[in-house]
This record gives sequence, C-alpha cells and structure tokens, in this order.
Amino acid sequence: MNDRIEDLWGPRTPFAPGEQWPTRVDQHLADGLSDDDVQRWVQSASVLHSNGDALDIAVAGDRIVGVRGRAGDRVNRGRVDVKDLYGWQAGSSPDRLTRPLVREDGRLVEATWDTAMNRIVERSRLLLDEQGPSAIGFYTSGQLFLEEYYTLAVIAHGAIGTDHVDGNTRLCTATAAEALKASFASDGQPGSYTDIDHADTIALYGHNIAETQSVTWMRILDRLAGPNPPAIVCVDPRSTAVARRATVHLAPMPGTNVALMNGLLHQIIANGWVDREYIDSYTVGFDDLCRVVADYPPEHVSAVCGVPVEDIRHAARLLGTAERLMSTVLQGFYQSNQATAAAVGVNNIHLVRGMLGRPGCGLLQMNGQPTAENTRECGADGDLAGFRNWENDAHVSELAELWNIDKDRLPHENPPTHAMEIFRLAEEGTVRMLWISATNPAVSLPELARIRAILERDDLFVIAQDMFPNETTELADVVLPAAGWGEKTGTFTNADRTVHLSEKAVEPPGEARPDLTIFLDYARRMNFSDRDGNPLPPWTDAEGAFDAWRDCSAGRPCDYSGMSYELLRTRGGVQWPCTADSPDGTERLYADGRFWSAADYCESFGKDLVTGDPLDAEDYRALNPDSRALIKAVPHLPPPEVPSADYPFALITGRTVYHFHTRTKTGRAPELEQAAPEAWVEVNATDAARHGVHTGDVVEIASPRSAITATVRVGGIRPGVLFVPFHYGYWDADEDSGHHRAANELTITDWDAASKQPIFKMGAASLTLRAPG
Ligand SMILES: Nc1nc2c(c(=O)[nH]1)N[C@H]1C(S)=C(S)[C@@H](COP(=O)(O)OP(=O)(O)OC[C@H]3O[C@@H](n4cnc5c(=O)[nH]c(N)nc54)[C@H](O)[C@@H]3O)O[C@H]1N2
Ligand SMILES: Nc1nc2c(c(=O)[nH]1)N[C@H]1C(S)=C(S)[C@@H](COP(=O)(O)OP(=O)(O)OC[C@H]3O[C@@H](n4cnc5c(=O)[nH]c(N)nc54)[C@H](O)[C@@H]3O)O[C@H]1N2
Ligand SMILES: [Mo]
Repeated sequence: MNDRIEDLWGPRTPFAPGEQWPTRVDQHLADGLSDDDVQRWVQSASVLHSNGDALDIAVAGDRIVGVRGRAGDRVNRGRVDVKDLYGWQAGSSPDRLTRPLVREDGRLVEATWDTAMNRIVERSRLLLDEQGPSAIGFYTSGQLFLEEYYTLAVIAHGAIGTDHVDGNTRLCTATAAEALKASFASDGQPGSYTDIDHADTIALYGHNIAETQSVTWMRILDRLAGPNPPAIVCVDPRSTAVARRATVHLAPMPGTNVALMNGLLHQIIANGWVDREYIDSYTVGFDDLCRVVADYPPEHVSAVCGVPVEDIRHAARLLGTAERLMSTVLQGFYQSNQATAAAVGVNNIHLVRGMLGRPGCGLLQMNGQPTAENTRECGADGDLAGFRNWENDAHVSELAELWNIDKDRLPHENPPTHAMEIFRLAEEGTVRMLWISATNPAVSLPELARIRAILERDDLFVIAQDMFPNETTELADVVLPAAGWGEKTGTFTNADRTVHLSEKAVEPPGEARPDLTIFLDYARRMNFSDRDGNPLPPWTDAEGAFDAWRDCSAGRPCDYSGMSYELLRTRGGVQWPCTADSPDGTERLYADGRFWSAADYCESFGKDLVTGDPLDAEDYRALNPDSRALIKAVPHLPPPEVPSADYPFALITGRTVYHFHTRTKTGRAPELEQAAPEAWVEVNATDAARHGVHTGDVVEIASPRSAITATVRVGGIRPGVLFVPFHYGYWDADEDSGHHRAANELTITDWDAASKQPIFKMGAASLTLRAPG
C-alpha cells in the first residue's frame, strides 16, 4: 500500500455526475502481518471524525492489529482516513488507564472500583441532601456511543433532575444544531453525502474538509477528476487544500462571515436568482432578509471582509445559478463571530433558491465529532431526548411517561445550562460535583489558566472518565478507566444521519470498563428508580439501551423505530429517520417542502440571533403559523476582540489532518505523531518578512490572556492572520521548557449568543521571535 502519510487521499477513482462512487478498499495491518494472520474482522466505523467511515477491525491474538474499509458501505465505499489507518494502535498503548484512581493527600493513587464508585455515590448523596440536583453537573462528549448518552441523559435529567448537563458538542456542533433549529425548527441534517455525486456546485464554508473529513474530500476529488466536475466555492482565510482546488476562494478577515453571507445573498436577490415559488410556498421571513441584506452591496462587503469585489460577484453567480447546489459548514463559521447567524446565512441560500431535498441539493451543517449527533439526539447536550422541546409541556410529559417518572422530576423551567455556564457555576461554587466523560477540557476549553483553576478548586469534586491519563485526569478527584472503541459495543450517527453499529473486538485492558457499564453501575448504587420502584434506567446492556432509545425516538424527527442491531449488522450504515414506512432509512430530509416546524411538534421555537433570547410559543406561532421553514437575517456586528497596536494579528485556531483533538490517540500512533510532533504557527510571507521570522524559527504568540511558543511555518494564510493548531497540550510537552504551547492558553472566554458555542477562531495576538531555527 502507498504511504498515506504523504499521499493523504490515495489514488483517484473518477466518476461522472449521477454515477455511483466507485469502491476503493483501504487497509492497514501492523508491520509484517498479512490477511492470513487476521483471525477475525469485526464490524465498526471510525471515531476520529464525523464522517462515519465504515470499517472492519482486524483481530489477531486477542489484539487489534489493523483496519480495513467496508466496500459496501454508503459512506466511504471502502476508503479510510489516514488517522483511522494508524490511530487504532493507541488502544494497546502501555500507558492506558487500567485501574480507578482516587485522590489521597493530594496525590492520585490506585483504588478498587468499589472504593472509587463509593466515593462518587457518597458525594452525590451528600450534595443532593445539602443542595439538591443543582449541585451536580455532567460534562460529556461527542465521542461516546448513543447507548451511553441516552443512559447518561436518563440518569442526569430523569433520575437526578439536574439542568447542568452538556457535552463538548457545545464547542463543536452546538451551532449546527442551533442553525438548523433556527431555519427548520428542528435539528437534523437535510442533506446526504450522495449529494456530492449529483452536485454541479459545492460550497464549503469554514470547512477544511480535505483534512477533517478526508474521505468525503476523496469523493469530491473523484468528482473533480471525472467528467462535468462541480465548481467549488471555498470560504476560508487560509489557502487550504480545499482552497487550492476551488473555482473561487474567498479568504475573509476572520470574524466577518455574516457580512460575507449578507453580501452573497444581496447579489443572489439583486440578480433575481431566487425561486419565488418555493419562497412563497414553503418559507417565512424573505422580506426581512431583503431588508437586512440591502445594506450589503459588494463594495461594502469587500471593505468589511477584505475580499475583492470581483470574487464576491463570482461566488454569488456560482451559488445563484447552480442547479444542484451542495453546501457544507463547519468550524470556520461555528467557532467564529456571530456563529449561528452566519450558519443560518447558508441555510438561507438554500431556502431562497429552493435547493433542498433533491439529489445534489444537499445542505450539511456538519458535525465534527464521530458521535456528536447522538449527544444531541439523546439529550446529553442538555436538550430533551428525541429532539423534544423543553418549552413544550406535552413533550416533557411524554418523556416523563417514557421513563415512568413524575413530570416534576424533569428539569424544564429554564434553558439547559451550557458548558461555559457549568464551568462558571463551578467557579462560583454552586456546581460542586462535575462528572467529565470522554473529553479533555484542560486543553480544549478557552482560556486554560481559568479552566485549570476551576478544576483545581477544593470545593469542586471532579470525576474524569477516560482511556488515558491526560491534562484533565491529572486534576480530578476520581479517575475512572474507560474501555474505548473496539472494546465495547454500541451505535453512532455521522454527519449525514447514517447510523453504524460498532462491535466489541477485544477486551479492554486491566479493569477498564465501558462507559455504559460505569453509568449503569452508578445508577444502581444510587438506587435510582422509577414510579413503580423499578431500576432507572431499566436496561442492563447496550442493545437494551438501543431498544429503549428506539422507543424514545419513535415519532420524533430522529426516528430509529425501524432499526435494530440486526439490521445494522446486515445492512451496514442506515440513515434516520428509519421507520416501518421507510425501512431503508431516509436519504434526504424535506424533499416535499414539509418541515418539522409545527409549533406543537418542533424541537425549538428558535432564538433571537443577536441576543440569544429564546422565543416563546406565542411568538413562534405568530411568526410561523403554517409550519414552514424560517428565513432569518441579522446585520454584521464586529467581533468581541479585534487586532490592536499591542496585538496586531487576528488569531485563529484549528486542526491538522494527522491529529485528533488533544492527541490522546493520534499522539500514541507513531506514524501520526512523527508526521506532526510539535505545535506550529502559520504566518503569511509578508508578515513573516516584516517581523523577520522564517519557517523553523521559534516564536512567542501572545494574547491579552497568556503566551505560547510555537515553530513558524510560512504559508498561505491571509495577511494579518495567524493560525495555531489546538492539538498540543502539556501532557507530553518538554517538561523543562517552561513554555506553554496549547492554543487555548490564548483564547477568549466568549461565545455565540444563540448557540453558546465558544469563539475559538477570533482573538487578537502578537508575534515575537524567540529563537531562530
Ligand atoms: N484531522 C482531524 N480531523 C477532524 C478533527 C481533528 O481533530 N483532526 N476533529 C473533528 C471535529 S470534532 C471537528 S469539529 C471537525 C472540524 O473540522 P473543520 O471545521 O474543517 O476544522 P478547523 O481546522 O477547526 O476549521 C476549519 C477552517 O476554518 C477556518 N477559519 C478560521 N476562522 C474563520 C473565519 O472567520 N471564517 C471562515 N470562513 N473560516 C475560518 C480555518 O482557517 C480552518 O481551515 O473536524 C473533525 N475531523
Ligand atoms: N482553540 C480551539 N479549541 C478547540 C477547538 C478549536 O478548533 N480550537 N475545537 C473544539 C472542538 S470542535 C472540539 S470537538 C473539542 C474537542 O476537545 P476534547 O473533547 O477535549 O478532545 P479529545 O482529545 O477528543 O478528548 C476526548 C477524550 O476522550 C477520551 N476518550 C476517547 N474515547 C473514549 C471512550 O470511549 N470513553 C471515555 N470515557 N473516554 C474516551 C480520549 O482519550 C480523550 O481524552 O475541542 C474544542 N476546542
Ligand atoms: Mo468538534
């Protein structure tokens, strides 16, 4: 096999519009092994991005020894991303957490499960007696399995009754969810990856898909290599691999996405490229949109965004005249200024052009993490399970009936507490126990000095449940060793609603346990029970949790009622909704112009996109009496922090293809670690010359909060902007260096008003040479 560290996307398999994407099976086995050495192949899917690539895990001698793409699966047709080819090696890393740890006299020491769990139970009881449910918070992930989130949601919302439940999905796809709620009154990706096979124009907004969902980029590359290739519009301040293949690359000044979207919509409307019939039949709000975008002629937008007028016109023409327009949106929008409003701008283009529910007209407000969709569906992000509306009494009652509990036990008086607020409450001392699962906030949250100080507080009891020791487990009071991917069974759903089953291939190391087992063990030790005194939750294993979820989701948008482990085992990936009426799943939503937006049914009444204030039922009924899609627009507002004399650069942060997040897995895979071992900063050539720095020099990047050191890479980024990857924490950093290197030492504590997603991609920074390379 060719070296996929160098050749990231592998060989091309070109195809024409409307044809099926050809199969190409990628595989990697441990050095020296061949297919003959593999004892069994176990069905699974990727957990190192949201693409949901189906793959089989190779097992030999009771160890995972490799992976192979599943040729028949709709998502990847055999292809595997570079992180998946090598990342599995982390599972057998000698430094896995294998026993629970508890803090004794300031130090973490090994303990039995009984000791560790009893500490958690004692603390929970004490806090529930002293203060009640509001003392307890859960901060989970986009990387557990559906069954685990649903179990956690029942425990947190149903059994304990706390409002303080969120996932790191708040940092990731809260804006995707909020933008979908704003436009369609419900979460749920309208589009499908197969839209790539049909599209004549593909627009990527703040989405470096070539590095972050590389298999779907292969699909686009194969279209570009075939007959009648699509036009590509890329919106990114950096000259990414996507930008280099774009028909038009718009590189806006970070934080100006809303101005740009308003400008593109201005052009689309001014040129009459709208579908009046669709607008009149299926939407509300078009007149407001016209009013708002009237102030955004190309000349003005060009001045705000720093993008040439001609490029704005060119991009608008492509978007406005496409017959099959596909759009994807990700962190360049979600983690930037006015996140929800910017993402809604993309929805607006699809609505005014009537580009929904037809092959090639895919709209994907992308997910990032492999299982983020499930965090949201199951309510482990604070929302109510099954995309139920916390402001709708009937929905709350329905959930209470499903769980057989009194409705008053379910928190629904206030909007769910978002992650940044949970940490603030801990800082204030009102959240006094925080159970962190499958996330590493000591590297991934903004303004790390503050986060460390919170996690270190004596009056906060921190539980960290992880596969590896990391920056967060170091600060915990109890550390629970978790089984990971390949060591437990469960399902998860990717960014185009495709559900996969991932089966257990090997035993977890030492005493590590599946997260599901840990949550259920806690529930039993706490004696959580329903109205009839039965254990709550009642299930005892993953399939039981899945079956209960199937009931909970029935009749809701994310309907799994037609799915079973058996179906997923035999069929591979299936897209929800999957019901008795649509047993094969549903490729695209909203094909008939019908939306899940009836006031009595919808997940959300929406929010004011500027203030974030939730609309109430009456406002919503007045706004949208006929269950249509909603067009919403707001003016551009300046970002909360802009470059200044002391901090002359705009700082953005993000990813490289070789690493996943805080590198707990990819940092333990030699090929990936060697491909990108150190933190760097991307600098434009003009800026580099002005500051006298070159590729390889070590520089200090400072923000008003802190400073880090990184190695310079002079590259294709717009002048005045610096890019730092956020992957590098201090766990495996050079202990003696005394320098920080985590991007989040620098970032600001602020978030989008509507989605509450932190702004990781807009701050001010300075650059100073420390050591020539
Ligand atoms: N290799 C790899 N793949 C991953 C992950 C990973 O860690 N590594 N993580 C997964 C997860 S959880 C996520 S959320 C996704 C994220 O996937 P992406 O969103 O594609 O990744 P990022 O690098 O965070 O950001 C994308 C781009 O936003 C641009 N950007 C920054 N500021 C702005 C702005 O103001 N406007 C615009 N238009 N663009 C801007 C950046 O230059 C960057 O290229 O990736 C998933 N896939
Ligand atoms: N500056 C900046 N900050 C960012 C971002 C950015 O672009 N810029 N992106 C944000 C985004 S989009 C995201 S998604 C977050 C990601 O941030 P984090 O979630 O903090 O990052 P991970 O390193 O993926 O942490 C997941 C942890 O879960 C553990 N784990 C993996 N599988 C399992 C399992 O099955 N069970 C248990 N119990 N543990 C498991 C891993 O070992 C790891 O420690 O970072 C956010 N932070
Ligand atoms: Mo993410």
